[in-house]
Amino acid sequence: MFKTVPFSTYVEFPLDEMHRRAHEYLVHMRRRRTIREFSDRPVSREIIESCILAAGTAPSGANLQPWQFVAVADAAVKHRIREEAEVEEAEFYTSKAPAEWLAALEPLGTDPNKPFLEIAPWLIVIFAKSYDLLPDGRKVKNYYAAESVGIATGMLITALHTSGLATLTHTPSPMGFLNKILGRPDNERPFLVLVTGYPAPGVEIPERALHKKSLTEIATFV
Ligand code: IYR
Repeated sequence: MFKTVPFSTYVEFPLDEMHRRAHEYLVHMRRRRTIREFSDRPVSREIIESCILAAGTAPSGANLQPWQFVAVADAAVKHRIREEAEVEEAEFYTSKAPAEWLAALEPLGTDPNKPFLEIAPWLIVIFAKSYDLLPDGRKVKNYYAAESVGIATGMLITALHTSGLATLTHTPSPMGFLNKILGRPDNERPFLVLVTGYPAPGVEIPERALHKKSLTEIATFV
């Protein structure tokens, strides 16, 4: 059944304010950086909950919301995730990654050691669901799950940044061990691990990360 309600949350701004808001948002987003060293300072669960709820407002195929966020603060679980991720990463850096890929990563200074997986107060493991299971066991297919979860993840990163936290998008590969450690069912595929918390004091970022493509490089107006 197709029922509608008024779009009562829409706010129109005067033109000058619209320009100001667009510019201020750009300045705000340009301050975001991926970091790889986190402080162990705790971050309250309420903040993480609000950010996950913000991510959950993302558009999704047929509004089926094909995501599951597992927020991990438990030290023992983070330890297991670190151990298993480092096994995968060691293989990636020593044998699996082609030379071209390693060359692309060189300016970022990444390596197989992932202490941040234990030090950061929160790991948010994001799963994509290609289908949902109804209580009676029937399968409901989700549409555009990867696109939908990608959008939600971007909104989660933005919410965390806006709250004053830093993030790292981490993708150990393969990530199947996350289902096992976190007890997630087969219809959930790990999408990425979002590490979040305060930056470690004095943290530095790769100079390469400062380069963002210009508008003419990333956009075409027709
Ligand atoms: N998953 C590895 C390798 C890695 C890959 C890309 I693409 C990056 O932008 C960064 C790292 C790691 O986490 O080290």
